[in-house]
Amino acid sequence: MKFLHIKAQEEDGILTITLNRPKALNALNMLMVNELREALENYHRVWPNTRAIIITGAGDKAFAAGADIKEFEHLDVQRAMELSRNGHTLMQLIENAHIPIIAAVNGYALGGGCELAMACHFRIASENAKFGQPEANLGLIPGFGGTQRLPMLIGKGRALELLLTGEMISAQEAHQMGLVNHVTPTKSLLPFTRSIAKKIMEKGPLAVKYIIRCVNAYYNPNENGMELEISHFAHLLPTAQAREGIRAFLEKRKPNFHALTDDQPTENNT
Ligand code: DAK
Repeated sequence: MKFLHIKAQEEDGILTITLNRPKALNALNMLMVNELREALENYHRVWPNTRAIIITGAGDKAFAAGADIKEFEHLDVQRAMELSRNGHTLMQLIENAHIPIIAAVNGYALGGGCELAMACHFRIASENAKFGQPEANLGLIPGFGGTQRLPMLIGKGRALELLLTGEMISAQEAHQMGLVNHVTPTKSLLPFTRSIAKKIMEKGPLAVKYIIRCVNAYYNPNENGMELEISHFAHLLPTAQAREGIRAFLEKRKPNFHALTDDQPTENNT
């Protein structure tokens, strides 16, 4: 698969997707959003060994400094709506992925860049990372889900302050607010993020998929997360993966889930 504005490379089951416009601080233009969608819609076919994905930015300055402001100038309502919907589709694809998608934030994560990081299952930041939703500085509001995911992650008051002032916060402040899980020295960012991905990859793949789904359901007013958990728990229990995990515990050995990834619970809602 050939891309112009992203790079994608799979190694040891981890697909690293790099936003690759460092001269423009990896600003998310329409092509980049489309390429990200293409990669995420097809990763299981193109890189079939993938069991975790890391999204990061090229260079040492930015994860992504926002949506590409240069593309905004001449958009009419119709095109702006398309742009926003396309971005939302990408973010939902990330949020609802069956495998973990982790943002490794290595510099500015502003506007659409912060929104992309927030759609990932969690975020690790390097010490030089900076986060913010500066859209109001431009007379705009976020268009890729920022008004919804930011309060979900850090609470309404803090989110409103960031959104309304447009101010940036440091990696440490983002950590204190719960926007990022860990802050690492810049050099350690990718190795540390990979080490977390590897821990998750050792778990039962169906368990990983259903944990993500149940946690997402909590934030979806149209779903009953408690009921979903009851159902997923019950349907997982008789699967070969769960049987293997339980047997391995009783036999005091490590489980081997990998030969069992085709095992699906027999329910409609998979
Ligand atoms: N878009 C396009 N180019 C950008 C960019 C961006 N967001 N951010 C930086 N660049 C480009 C700069 O123009 C510059 O390009 P050249 O002039 O060299 O050609 C290059 O990257 C380097 O940037 P600077 O020279 O400015 O670098 P500095 O270190 O001095 O400053 C900075 C770094 C991050 C503080 C600064 O670049 C900056 O303030 N950037 C803009 C940050 C920003 O406002 N981001 C939010 C963008 S708005 C919607 C959909 C989506 C959204 C909203 C609505 N709908 C469809 C409704 C989302 C909106 C946003 O994300």
